[in-house]
Amino acid sequence: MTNDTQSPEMIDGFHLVIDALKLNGIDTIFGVPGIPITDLTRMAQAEGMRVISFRHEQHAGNAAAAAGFLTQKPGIALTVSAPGFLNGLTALTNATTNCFPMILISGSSEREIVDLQQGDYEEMDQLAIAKPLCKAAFRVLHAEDIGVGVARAIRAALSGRPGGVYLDLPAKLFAQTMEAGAGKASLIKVVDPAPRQIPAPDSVQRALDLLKGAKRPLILLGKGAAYAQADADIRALVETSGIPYLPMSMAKGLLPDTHGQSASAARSYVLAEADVVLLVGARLNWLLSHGKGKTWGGPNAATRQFIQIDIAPTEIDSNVAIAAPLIGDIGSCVSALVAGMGSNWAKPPADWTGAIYERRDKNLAKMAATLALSPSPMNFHSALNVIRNVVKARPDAIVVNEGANTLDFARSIVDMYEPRKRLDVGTWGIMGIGMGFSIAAAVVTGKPVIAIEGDSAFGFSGMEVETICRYNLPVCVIVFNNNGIYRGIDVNPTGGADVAPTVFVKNARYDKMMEAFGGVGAHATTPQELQSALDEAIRSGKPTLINAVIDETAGTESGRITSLNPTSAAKKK
Ligand code: ADP
Ligand code: TZD
Ligand code: MG
Repeated sequence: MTNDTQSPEMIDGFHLVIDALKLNGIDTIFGVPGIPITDLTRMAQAEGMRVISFRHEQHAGNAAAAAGFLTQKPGIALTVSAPGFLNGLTALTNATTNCFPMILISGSSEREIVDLQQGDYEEMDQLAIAKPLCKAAFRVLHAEDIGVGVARAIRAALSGRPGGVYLDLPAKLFAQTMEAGAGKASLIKVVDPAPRQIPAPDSVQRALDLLKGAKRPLILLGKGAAYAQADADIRALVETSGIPYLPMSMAKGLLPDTHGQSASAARSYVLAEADVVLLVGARLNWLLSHGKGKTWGGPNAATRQFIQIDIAPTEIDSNVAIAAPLIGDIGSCVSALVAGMGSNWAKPPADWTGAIYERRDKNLAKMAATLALSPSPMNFHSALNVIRNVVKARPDAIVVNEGANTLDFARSIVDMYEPRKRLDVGTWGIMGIGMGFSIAAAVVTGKPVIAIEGDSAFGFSGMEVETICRYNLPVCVIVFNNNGIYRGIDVNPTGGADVAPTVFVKNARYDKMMEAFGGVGAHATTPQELQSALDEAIRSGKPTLINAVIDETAGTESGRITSLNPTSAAKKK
């Protein structure tokens, strides 16, 4: 109420930040409280936002990144200054590397003191440090600029190639006040933050001409295609063209892995043999052997041509020449291709598709035989076979996956049936995303989450099982316990008291960690025990950790990327 005798109603920086986020449809914050943002977390909760409080900022940041990938809204991570900010930075950079939209908001110390290096509490020039590590970085110094700061952060995170954005909010800002009406008027609701980008018609025609002439075409779907939420268009592209497709790890489930045109189980064959490859939201980085070399060998290596759909024009030609770049958003590009194909598009030659599907079916039969075995102790196959069947029965469950062997085997054994149900170590192959991604997936979707974790991988974020219990989330963590990194059998060559660098405490009981916080712990040494514990976890929705005992000799060094490990000719036997 305002009149001549009363001072006008005021609003402070805290509430302007909260209102700016809410105005843009952001309803969840992942963070760790402390100076100067403790009250921001309290007030956000009081204002009806969901505030998920973590034990370490890296996991809050990973949660924000996963939320961004799943929802196409930037996930928000909130941290304190210097150390909290730095703890969040790995996640921000990882999100940027993966093209996931998120905003890391960190409180910071007083500018005057920081810039004169006078030793403020948690002093650090955070903006300068964040800048080279993310897509964009902004600092807001005045309350009246909070609306602009938040709007710029949202637009930077979502537009074009999505990525991580840093927003620096100095402590002083939160207490600043302004007249409430002016404050409200200063906020910006971002209109169309990720505008459609329609591909140029001639680039569509160029791509179609190339595809039409192909004798051995292949479609490669990447996690950009999953992010784009153009699921029906992508299915139409695959099915109208009749072209075999290969999903990258997080594109699994865009079409069910059991789809008749899936070439997953004939991966090395199709990469080596394809003559025209259509990349849809997938980069030709190390995960695709940079589009060259032995993986892409075979008779067509010299003449192979690429079509690449991407929203980032500078991605084109990053590793090999791209004959037909198609720049735009995936939905627009893919639907333009489908429209151009019309109803009587000639399917690819039967000798190509036949050869692929024959190899695939042979490999699948081989795998089925391996999966049917039940060795004691369990190996990766027999344990993953249980999860494979559970996911088949619950295709809406979200799978989170990290580790080395645990990752590589799960990726090929556990079929996915729905889009955006698989979250993993992504472009960097980073360990530590497990619990943050799981928490975000549960919070954002309400669906059951199955986290398939190497015992080493789990350790990076293991303390967040308390967070899972605190919020009573439907997360079932399955630790593939093989006593170490890759394997549990290395020994110290000197015979000294220290164990080898890759091995952990033998027979550890990770399930007790979940029990410590009131969740359900289970210890599984057979597929039957694993099955009943996992079924019960899905049924009850209770936080659960299953310690799955895996043969400590079963893994290989670095899983399937042994070739990237430098070895020395001088290495002693
Ligand atoms: P993967 O690891 O699955 O192969 P990458 O992360 O390498 O996938 O590639 C994803 C690509 O998708 C990035 O180059 C990114 O620019 C692109 N991308 C992300 N979202 C969109 C979109 N909506 N439209 C077009 N391209 C997109
Ligand atoms: N640190 C970070 C942040 N990311 C990494 N990728 C690594 C270290 C190195 N690393 C891998 O690449 S996989 C892995 C590490 C430590 C763990 C593998 O052991 P695991 O899986 O127990 O998780 P398996 O099933 O035993 O192979
Ligand atoms: Mg292990």
